[in-house]
Amino acid sequence: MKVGLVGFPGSGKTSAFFALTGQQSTLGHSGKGPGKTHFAAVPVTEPASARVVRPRRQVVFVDVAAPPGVAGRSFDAQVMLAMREVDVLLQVVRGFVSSDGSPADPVGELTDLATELRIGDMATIDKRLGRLQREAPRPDEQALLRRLRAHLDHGEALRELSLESSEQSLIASQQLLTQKPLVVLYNLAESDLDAPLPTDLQAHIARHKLPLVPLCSQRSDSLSVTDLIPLWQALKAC
Ligand SMILES: Nc1nc2c(ncn2[C@@H]2O[C@H](COP(=O)(O)OP(=O)(O)OP(=O)(O)O)[C@@H](O)[C@H]2O)c(=O)[nH]1
Ligand SMILES: [Mg+2]
Repeated sequence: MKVGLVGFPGSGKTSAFFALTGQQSTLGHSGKGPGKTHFAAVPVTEPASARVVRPRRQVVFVDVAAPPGVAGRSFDAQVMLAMREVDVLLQVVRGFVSSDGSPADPVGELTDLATELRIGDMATIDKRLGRLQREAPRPDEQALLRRLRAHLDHGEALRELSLESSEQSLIASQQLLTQKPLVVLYNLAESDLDAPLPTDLQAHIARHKLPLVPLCSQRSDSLSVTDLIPLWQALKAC
């Protein structure tokens, strides 16, 4: 199972990658990167994953770097491609005040990433529909793609639709982003770990049925096996 740590600049993806894998990822821009987006994969072999996560499925975390020099919330083609290649999106959401004093905006980050993923899927579907129309019409696939497109137009993620397995296989090769399971890693300051979730965040995750795991990826001691159980459980359900 390949799990992509995705999110906006400064949300703590690389810190989470380090906390979860024990390996330092030097990739990503963070103002000092090589000016390109990258991702790195590390297998997790510790006993916690072996016990709780599905047997025989190795978990690989990928630090999907934010685009260089982009302070805002949009992704370049390379990041979109990296996200397509993972099985599960683990969105790291900043729950702490950033070093420049920006307050946390977890619902804003979740909404903006969802929009980016939807726009990406719309482009993928439009491209595929254009190709089918020009080259080799396949009525079943075209009808399904139009249905999915309408769903995206209504602001919904495709994971919220239940599709027949025959429909799943028609579109499997498209690697649609909003179809991928999404788990929220709510990255908090150590002192806030036991605080209740903000009410707007609670409402958002309930409405979109998103699993949320609070975690402090930058802490004085390393994460213990117990700290990680909620994350393994969320991933196991994907
Ligand atoms: N207080 C607090 N700060 C954190 C936490 N996690 C990360 N940070 C800080 O937030 C900043 C950004 O963290 P990174 O892990 O580099 O964030 P990123 O998402 O990888 O950023 P980009 O690669 O630039 O997109 C760094 O200065 C970290 O020290 C946390 O759990 N609590
Ligand atoms: Mg990073």
